[in-house]
Amino acid sequence: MTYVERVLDDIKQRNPNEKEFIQAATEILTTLEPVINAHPEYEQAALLERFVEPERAVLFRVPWVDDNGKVHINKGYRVQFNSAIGPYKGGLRFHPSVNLSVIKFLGLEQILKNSLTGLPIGGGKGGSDFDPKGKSDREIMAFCQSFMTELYRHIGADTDVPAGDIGVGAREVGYLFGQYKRLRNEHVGVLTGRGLSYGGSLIRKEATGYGLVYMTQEAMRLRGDSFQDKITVVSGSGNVAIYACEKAQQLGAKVVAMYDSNGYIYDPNGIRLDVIKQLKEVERGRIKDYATRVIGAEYHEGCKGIWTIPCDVALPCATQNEIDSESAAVLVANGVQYVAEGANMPSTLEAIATFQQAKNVVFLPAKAANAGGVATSALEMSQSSGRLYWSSEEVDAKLKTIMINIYHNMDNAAKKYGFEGNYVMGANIAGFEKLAEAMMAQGIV
Ligand code: NDP
Ligand code: 2IT
Repeated sequence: MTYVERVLDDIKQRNPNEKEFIQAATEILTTLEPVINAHPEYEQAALLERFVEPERAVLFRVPWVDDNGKVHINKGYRVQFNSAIGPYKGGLRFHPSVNLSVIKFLGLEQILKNSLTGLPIGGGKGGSDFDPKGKSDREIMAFCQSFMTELYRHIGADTDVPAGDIGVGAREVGYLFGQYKRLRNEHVGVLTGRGLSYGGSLIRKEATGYGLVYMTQEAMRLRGDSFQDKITVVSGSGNVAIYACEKAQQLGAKVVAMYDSNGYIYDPNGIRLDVIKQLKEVERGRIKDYATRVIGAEYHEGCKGIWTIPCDVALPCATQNEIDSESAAVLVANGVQYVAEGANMPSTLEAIATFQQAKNVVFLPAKAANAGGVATSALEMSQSSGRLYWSSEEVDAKLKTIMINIYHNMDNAAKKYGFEGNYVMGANIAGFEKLAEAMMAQGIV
C-alpha cells in the first residue's frame, strides 16, 4: 500500500458515514501520488493525515421561533479546516441536506481552492440544515441572529471569515453581519459578500459565475475557440448560475436551459435572464413560472433531463453530484466540448472519469473553475482592512487575471508531472504544493 492509499483507507475507517467527504478526499488524494512520491519528507511529517483532519470543527444548537410562535432547533456547523495559508475562509450553506460530511467535503475542497487563488486565505466551511425555502423575512432574520449568536465567538476578520453559499445570499449575510456587529461592537470585514452600503465589494455577487466563464474563455482562446454561438446549458438558477449565464451571454453564447430543484426550463431562443432574475432574485419564486412568461419555452419536472439537451458547453452550477456517469455519457455522446464546474463537486467520480476519457472534452474542475467567488471575497477583505473601495472595473480586471493565472498554474502543474490536459490533477497538485510548503514551514501543528 502506498502512503496515499493508507491515508485514504484510514479516512474511510474513521469517518465511515461521511460519504461526500470520502468522495472529495478520494478525488484529491488519488491525484497527489506524483507529488508525494517526489517528497518523502511529507510522510515523515504526516502531512496528508494533517491535511484531511480539520484543525477544529464546531457543532452547535440553533434555536429559533417561527411566525406562529413554534420553536425550532437546527444544527449549526463551522469547520475550521486549515489555516496554514491564511485565516479560515469559506461560505455558509443553509440547506436541509447539510451535515458534517457535506461541510467537511466543502471545507477540504476550499483549502486547495483558496490556495489556488494565490491569495492569503486558509480553508473553512459552515452552515446549517435549516431550510430557507418558504420562510418569511422575519423567520430568516431570527434564524440568522440565533446562528450568529453562537458563531460570533469563533470567527473574526483575522481568524475566520465566512461568506455565502447555497441558501445564503445578500439577505442572510446582512442579518448575520448585523448580529455580529451588535455582539462585538466592531464594524469589520468578518463576513464577505456584504452589501455595497456596508463594506461589500463590487463584483462579489457576480464573481463566481463570471470567473467560471473567464476561465472557460481562456481554455477556449488557447484552442482558437470562443463562446460565440456556443449552445450552453447552465444548471441551477441561483447566484452562481445567474452570473455564469450573464457573462456567457455577453460573450455570445446561447444559453438554452437552467433549473431549480423541482425541474428545468428549455428555451431554444436563448434564456431571458431578466425573467430569471425577476423570478429568482426578486420574487424568490420557482423556475416553472418562466415557461408561463416566455413564449416558446418549455418546463420539465425533474432535474436530470437537463443533461440530455445537446450542448457545446455544460456549466453545472447547482450542487454536488448533479452529474452522474449516465448524464456524463449522454453529454459526451451529444458532443459536449467544455464542462466547467461552477458548483462544488457537481460531477461524481465516475462522471469525471467519463469526461476525462472522452476525446475533445475540456474538463475544468470546481476548485479551480469556481474559485472566482472566494478570490473576490479575498479582495473584499483587502478593501475592508485597507478601508478603501475599488471600482467595478478594477475588481473585474483582478478577477479575470486571477482566473487566467489559475488556469495556467493548473495547466503547468499537470504538464510538470506528465499529465497534460488533466486539470483535475493539475488543480489538486498546484493547490497542494503551496499548502504543503506552508504547512511544512510551520512545523507539526
Ligand atoms: P444558491 O442558493 O444561490 O442557488 C442554488 C441553486 O441550485 C438553486 O437554483 C437551487 O434550486 C439549486 N439546487 C440546490 N440544491 C439542489 C439540489 N439538491 N438539486 C437540484 N438543484 C439544487 O447557491 P449558489 O449559486 O451560491 O451555489 C451553487 C453552487 O455553487 C454550490 O455548489 C456552491 O457550493 C457553489 N459555489 C458557490 C459560490 C458562491 O460564491 N456563491 C462560490 C463557489 C462555489 P432551489 O432554489 O430549488 O433549491
Ligand atoms: O464555495 C465557495 O468558494 C464559496 N461558497 C465562496 C466562499 C467565500 O468565502 O467567498
